[in-house]
Amino acid sequence: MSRLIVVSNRVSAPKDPASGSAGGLAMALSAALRKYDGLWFGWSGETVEKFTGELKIEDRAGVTVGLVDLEAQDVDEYYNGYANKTLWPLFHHRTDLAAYERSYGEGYERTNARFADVLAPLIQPDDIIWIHDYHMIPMARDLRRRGITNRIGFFLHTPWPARQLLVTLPHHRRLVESMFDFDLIGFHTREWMELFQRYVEVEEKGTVTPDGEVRAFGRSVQTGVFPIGIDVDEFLTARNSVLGRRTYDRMSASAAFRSMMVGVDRLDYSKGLEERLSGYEQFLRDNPDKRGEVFLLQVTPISRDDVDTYQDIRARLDALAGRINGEFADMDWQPIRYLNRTYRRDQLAGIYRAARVGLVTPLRDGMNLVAKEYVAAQNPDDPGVLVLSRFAGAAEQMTEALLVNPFSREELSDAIKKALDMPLTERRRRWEALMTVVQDTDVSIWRDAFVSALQAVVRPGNGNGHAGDDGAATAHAA
Ligand code: ADQ
Repeated sequence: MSRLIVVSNRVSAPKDPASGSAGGLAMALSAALRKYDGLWFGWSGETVEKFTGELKIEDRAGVTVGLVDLEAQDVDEYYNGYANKTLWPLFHHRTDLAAYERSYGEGYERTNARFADVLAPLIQPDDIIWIHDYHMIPMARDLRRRGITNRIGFFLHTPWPARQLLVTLPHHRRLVESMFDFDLIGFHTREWMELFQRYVEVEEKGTVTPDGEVRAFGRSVQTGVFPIGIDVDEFLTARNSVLGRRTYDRMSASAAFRSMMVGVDRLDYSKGLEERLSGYEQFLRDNPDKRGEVFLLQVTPISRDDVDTYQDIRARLDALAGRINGEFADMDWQPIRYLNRTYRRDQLAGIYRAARVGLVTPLRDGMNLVAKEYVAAQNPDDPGVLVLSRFAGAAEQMTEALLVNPFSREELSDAIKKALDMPLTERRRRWEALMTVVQDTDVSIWRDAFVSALQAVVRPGNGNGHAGDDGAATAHAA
């Protein structure tokens, strides 16, 4: 059996899987790496004065990881710069926040090439390589330049942007062309995949076959839809654990017969946090009788605090939560409990289960796993209601949630009211349909579908050494 090499900016294989902090993705990829005897390669998170390319190999609970340190300038231009100040906002349709600095693009190319320099000598002829996310889009091209002919797949965890916005990126053509060195490109949803295909058709006069093979630049690449999910068994175990149950009891006692709504999101402008708080404020205005009967627990760990935009949104959210609490709170009731901290997964499961409503209202999101975690944590006999943004990738599958437009505070206010008033029979019916989706998109299904599709791709004539392989290109649901 061939080895699997996973490549991502940060390597999240847990040192101690029992610590309860690793997410489903980290666990699922770790399990695959154990099975395929593979390697997880990426940045160590450390900086050094001068890049040496020295590889640190570690064993993390049976998973071999390969880590490389970067120079401060790389971190600044590649990670904080091009990845998080250029591509992230652009892919989330925030061209107003996207910085188009030439040095960022150069740093991105340089750092990807450095990663390729270190990784290429480790690759053996039968290995298959799976590269993750927008930090590493040119990696296949850089590996091909170093003579690597193995199968290389790419999965994008974010949305793909509309063509009209992507063309605001200087050198967008170069970026897209580099993607034709992959054998397979996976997206969470049909919508993101079709936006990619549309760019190629319109900008490059390329073609797309019915099974998702995209041809342009004199080459071709297979595209497919692979909706990510959570590790359902792991999450149910966390929910039923001692700490999971204790957290549920603690939250229920602290709610003191009030209906709790929960939001759990990294502090990021794509998550629609300000819009959510404004929608909740509207709800409190529209429904004075509900004041004192409901509260919102918003759990929001700080992220990317080195980037100015993130410091700005943090300050705005602090102010907004403070203002709403100041205006509406009573001596024994506060409408928003706003926490900037992380919780263990068993604690999160207990928190979700205690919440009558899950508010997942990003303005744009590749998938959104919180929506699936919230559903998995519910009590089947008395489940809560998921309010989900129609702009989350998850909305393509979770159609029995209350789908909302998060840009409209009135619509959010109405959805909150509807969720709180929903009768038990309807809650049960919707939850059962949603839980089926969560189970059908378990993270292990996602992982295995991607790896099988990558193994099956045939790219005759691309000079990648696959000509003559048998088996059709069978990207899942392309
Ligand atoms: P994210 O943008 O990070 O991921 P999401 O899918 O919601 O978004 O995953 C967040 C994860 O972090 C969840 O597992 C959640 O439980 C956890 N988390 C959030 N707040 C937490 C807290 N306070 N304490 C503990 N854990 C917390 C990117 C894309 C998404 C895509 C995923 C996976 O932006 O669209 O779904 O990758 O592909």
